Amino acid sequence: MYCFQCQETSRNEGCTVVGICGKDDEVARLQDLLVYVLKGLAVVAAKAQDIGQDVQAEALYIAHSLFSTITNVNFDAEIFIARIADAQKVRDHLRVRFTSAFEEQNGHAYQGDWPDAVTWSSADVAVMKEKAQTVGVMSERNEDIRSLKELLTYGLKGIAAYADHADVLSQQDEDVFNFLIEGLAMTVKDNPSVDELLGAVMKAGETTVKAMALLDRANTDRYGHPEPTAVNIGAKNRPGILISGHDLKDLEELLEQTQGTGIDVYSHGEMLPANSYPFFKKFDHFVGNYGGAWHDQTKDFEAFNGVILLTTNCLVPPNDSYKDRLFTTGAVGFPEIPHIVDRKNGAKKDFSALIERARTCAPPTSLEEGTVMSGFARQTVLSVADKVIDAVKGGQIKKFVVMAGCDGRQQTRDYYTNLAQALPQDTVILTAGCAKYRYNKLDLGNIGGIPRVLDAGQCNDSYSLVVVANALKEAFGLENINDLPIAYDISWYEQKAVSVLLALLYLGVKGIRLGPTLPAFLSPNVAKVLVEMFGIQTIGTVEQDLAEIMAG
Ligand code: FSO
Ligand code: SF4
Repeated sequence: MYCFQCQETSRNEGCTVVGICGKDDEVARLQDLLVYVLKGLAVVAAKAQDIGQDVQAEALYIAHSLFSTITNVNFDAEIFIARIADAQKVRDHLRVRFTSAFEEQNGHAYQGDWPDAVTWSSADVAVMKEKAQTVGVMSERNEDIRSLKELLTYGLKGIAAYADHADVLSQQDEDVFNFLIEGLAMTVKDNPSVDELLGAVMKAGETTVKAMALLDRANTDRYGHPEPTAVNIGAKNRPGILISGHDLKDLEELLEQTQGTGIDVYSHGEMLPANSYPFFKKFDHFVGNYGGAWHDQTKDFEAFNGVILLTTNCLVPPNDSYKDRLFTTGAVGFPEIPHIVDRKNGAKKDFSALIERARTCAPPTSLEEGTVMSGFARQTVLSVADKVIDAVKGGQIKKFVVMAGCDGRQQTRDYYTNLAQALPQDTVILTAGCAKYRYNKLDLGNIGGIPRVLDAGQCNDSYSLVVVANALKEAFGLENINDLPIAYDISWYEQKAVSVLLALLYLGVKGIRLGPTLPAFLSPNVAKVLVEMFGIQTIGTVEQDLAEIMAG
């Protein structure tokens, strides 16, 4: 195996024996092969689009399948074997549909060559495993082309996750689907130039903005606009179900089905911001958030005592102490962990197995008491825009520091806690994603009633930060987003964060600090291009960065 798609990759080079995330060699290689077949499907889909065929179903298939290969989503080899077989069928079915329509339209058979990603085929597991050895990231020999192809692929994985979430809520965007196909097909193009790939990488940024806008619309249309909310972080005395990940539709159906059962529902990790949506506040038994960021889950899940549902990443290979209380759903999977199957024909998911199990469980052990603030998404912040602008003009707010992104295990991420504490009282932290767990429980106070940590929500709600930055730019009559008193100190972990980073670059944001390390998949030359074009830098010491942030 060779995997370097996340920030925790071994030695900041690549995982070669087993993933730091727990992914083993077999699963890593099967994921490579699935991505390879999906690339072939994208090539056929692009051709089919050229002759006017509708390939929305195939684009959605690509989105859902790519999502399963993101870090900490799915660790189940059997699922990948089944998906590889199925993806070949989807690809080959589309190829037949395309070639017959082509012949009908043109009066002769399609003569073009298909790449191996389109023609390779086998239902034999041993053959699949053999093939998987040859299609990993290292199969591209040119280091810079490999780097750009992987940067593009990881950006596409992030877009795929957001498109999949939006689709669950019945919202789709043609441009997003088109780019999933175009971008993925580009990664198997013969001899693509650096410029072509860089162009596609920028388009991935543009498409991420569209995908995040789409998901924002999907979430707010259905659940209302998040409101500032003090979210309870203490434990109650009834048995509970802890729901983690990012899927709000799963939460909706779980809350409906647990109503009146005597079971409390708590959010974990990236589900925390759900507590601030008007729709979810209607449920009295949705009682707050339990625990910290994803990497705290082994400790949190053990102490929770009740049932845990993982709707998306980040899943850590479970400990025996809570394995029999864990369920997965959606793109998530782990061997021997029961999986709640997808909705079929408009029916809801069936969470009755979780409810039955939860009834037998003890209430959660209390980890902490009090509240954390959430719900500062675009509508809330824009509703107090006048107040914010006055505070900037009056000098009460000197700087906004965007500290969005992901959290992770590494000790060096203390940097974000220390920086949050060191930032002076006239600064406001804008956050989204699980990065917030590094400082959202600190008492950093407020500026004239505006909290010093404004949490917009999940990683995809970074879109709100973009809307707020653009609104401030308008309000101050500025031409350039970089003239705002905003510094960007982003932490990253998995591939959704890669797409959010590309979105910021596409929007022209310069001088982003990215940490705790630059991605291992950036070759020295590609890193140099990003530094020259966008002034990307890695984090330094808190003292150094603080001085630069405040001086800039
Ligand atoms: Fe975090 Fe995990 Fe939301 Fe990621 S829980 S790390 S970028 O999956 O998606 O922020
Ligand atoms: Fe390693 Fe990250 Fe890949 Fe897991 S996802 S194998 S930790 S690079």
